[in-house]
Amino acid sequence: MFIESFKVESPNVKYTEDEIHSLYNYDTTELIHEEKNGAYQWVVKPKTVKYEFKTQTHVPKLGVMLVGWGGNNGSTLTAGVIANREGISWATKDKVQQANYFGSLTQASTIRVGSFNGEEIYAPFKSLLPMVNPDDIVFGGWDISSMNLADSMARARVLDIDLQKQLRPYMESMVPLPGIFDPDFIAANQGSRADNVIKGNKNEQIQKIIKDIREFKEANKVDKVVVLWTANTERYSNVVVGLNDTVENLFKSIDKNESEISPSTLYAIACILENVPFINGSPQNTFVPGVIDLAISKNTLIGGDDFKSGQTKMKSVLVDFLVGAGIKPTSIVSYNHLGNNDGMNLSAPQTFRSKEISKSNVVDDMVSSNAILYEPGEHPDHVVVIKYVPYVGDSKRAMDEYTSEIFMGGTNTIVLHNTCEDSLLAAPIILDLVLLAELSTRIQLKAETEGKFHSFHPVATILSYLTKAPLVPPGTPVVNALAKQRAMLENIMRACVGLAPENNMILEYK
Ligand code: NAI
Ligand code: DG6
Repeated sequence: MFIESFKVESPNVKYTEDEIHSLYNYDTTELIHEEKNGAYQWVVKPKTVKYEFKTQTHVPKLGVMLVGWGGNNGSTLTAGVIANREGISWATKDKVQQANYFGSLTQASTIRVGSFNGEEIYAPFKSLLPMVNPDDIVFGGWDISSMNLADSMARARVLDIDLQKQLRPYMESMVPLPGIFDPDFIAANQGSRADNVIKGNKNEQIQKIIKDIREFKEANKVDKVVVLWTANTERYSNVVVGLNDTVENLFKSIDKNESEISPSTLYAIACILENVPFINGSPQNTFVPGVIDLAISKNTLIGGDDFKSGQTKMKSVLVDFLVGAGIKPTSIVSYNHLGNNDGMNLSAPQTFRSKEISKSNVVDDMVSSNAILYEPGEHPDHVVVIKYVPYVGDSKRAMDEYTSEIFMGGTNTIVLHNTCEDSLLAAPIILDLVLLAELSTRIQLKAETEGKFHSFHPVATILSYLTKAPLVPPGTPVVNALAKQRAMLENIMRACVGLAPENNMILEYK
């Protein structure tokens, strides 16, 4: 059964005019490695820590500024939100299609609330906490191509033509602001697009981005802005002591106009200085150590890296299932070909390398979780291939072969073939990223041992479900398994309204 909304009634939860306050018992486990009579043993102690959560309930008017606004993802997302807002429907060869938010965790998935008369009750994921309605988002952003969003949508060749015709009047007047362009960081084949670039040195470029954010905020009367990079994949920047390893060195390098400071890093710095959340949807190492330290010192949310849309999402489900079932994946081979501008940019070895890294590290936590299957340091062979095939456009083909060792030396091979418009997978993920980033800036928490409330760590692990290579605070574990990532997000949101984590025990019926 489905319910639209609910209110929690509990002595541990208080709804005031402008916040939800919850007292929460966090049940966890402490491990101790201790010596007893000359031998070491592990002792495991269940432990409960009392937490308090405060969530501001006033939902702001949100502005979202996309870097790479005129790209396939940027134009598809903008078009999709307008279509939903305006209630647009269009004729396809099969039926009359209504706009929807399918593929968005926040807008189109549900959570289990409990049981009622022997039936499971589900509610929208977004009903857990007050969130921005995507229809109300004001979009803006930058692109090194000056094309307006209606023409960008046509260039992307993603949406049905009848829908494009209806959207054109809304999108013609949307023109991206000039972007920071450095041909050294993206493929040479992107040069012909770059007719809309910010002039000046790196300091001036940062200042221009700050000015753009302020003017956008003022012109659109939005309360908050979130910036998200959905521009071309850049090559990795070199991380060098003295160049970008600390905040001080980073700013010195910018003063010297050092060529190794990438455009994405400059946008990130501008946002952090403005206390505007910045999310990286591409694989490159925008967040060099100096940027992470800057975000921590300014307490500005940063999140990334690289949207987890299709092939990798499947991988972080399938390998988790295999390893969790005691089956040993020994070889994972992932091919994909696509024909959009992203594919063209990734045809250069340096930008491909960034993608190869983020696509390759996604099974590490699952492999290292099972020392019955894997020797220390052992890892499945894992190969990632991407080819540019213009004819298929945005309709990416992904082919995967998983080979595993099973019972008594047997071999099991699973082959997947996935065909999908890449941008239709990415757009709802972008939406979730900005909505959840905004929400997480309204949550404060405090453990019983802490004197005062604080926000989440500025490196936003809460967004991990949506990214291939989750950025985590230095020294903390990376979780790639999709089910764990979803559970983490859902259970934290449940804690904010005093609900127990979803443990799937259903003891009521045992
Ligand atoms: P796209 O190539 O269509 O769009 C990128 C846009 O960024 C272009 O319009 C380009 O002119 C602009 N651009 C490049 N450098 C810029 C800069 N420095 N400042 C401002 N604008 C700049 O690519 P698409 O398909 O929209 O993908 C965007 C990014 O998202 C790519 O890096 C891709 O790898 C990443 N991504 C996409 C996924 C998907 O499923 N579509 C999934 C995971 C990541
Ligand atoms: C080719 O791999 C293009 C890429 O931008 C991917 O489409 C994108 O990273 C999505 O990757 P995945 O593995 O989540 O489908």
